[in-house]
Amino acid sequence: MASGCFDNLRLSTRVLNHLFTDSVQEDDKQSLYNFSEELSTLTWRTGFSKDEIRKLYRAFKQFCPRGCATTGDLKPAYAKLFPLGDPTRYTQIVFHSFDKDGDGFVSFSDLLDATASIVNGTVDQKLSWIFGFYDLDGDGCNTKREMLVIISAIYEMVQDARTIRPAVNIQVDKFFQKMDADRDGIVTREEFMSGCKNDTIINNQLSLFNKIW
Ligand SMILES: [Ca+2]
Ligand SMILES: [Ca+2]
Repeated sequence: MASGCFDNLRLSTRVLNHLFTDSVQEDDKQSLYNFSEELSTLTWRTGFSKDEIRKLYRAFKQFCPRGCATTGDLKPAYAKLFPLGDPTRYTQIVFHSFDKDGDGFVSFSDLLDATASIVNGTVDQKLSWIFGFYDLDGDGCNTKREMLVIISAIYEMVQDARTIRPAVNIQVDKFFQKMDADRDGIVTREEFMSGCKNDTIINNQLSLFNKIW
């Protein structure tokens, strides 16, 4: 599970990558720079260059011409990556992690901030983003129930949902053995951060996310 918990993040970056790069057509001129924020502000906030932001924005507008994404927009990307499984639940979890204000829509700015945390963030920012991804109810703790939901959703993308329960339970137990330092059945942000930083495999994997293109 050391790596399993990061397969999540790798999946997310693969999908972001897919969303952003597969749909870019360089001859598309219509969607440039209709940002609500100044490009220089976005550059400062995200660490992406102006050209990178323009490229991401063009892709986003092609993918979501209305200017915001819904779960319906995200699902086809996952279905393409995982044609044999059911990506519905995982898609909802990913969407929830991007949709910070919970209104059912993800704006370009939301997606850009998430991408920036994963791609350009420090180790702490990357780990914090992953922790938030797992913390489904946003109460600052990861419970076994939350991990069950997330790991089940991952398995459902590649296997028949009826056969996955034993494997899911094993992965959840491994996660808690590794991360729940005080054995109280809850993984706090601090436990998660130090558990990940003390794991060589996880540390190596984090550096794989430094590039989106
Ligand atoms: Ca929680
Ligand atoms: Ca604990």
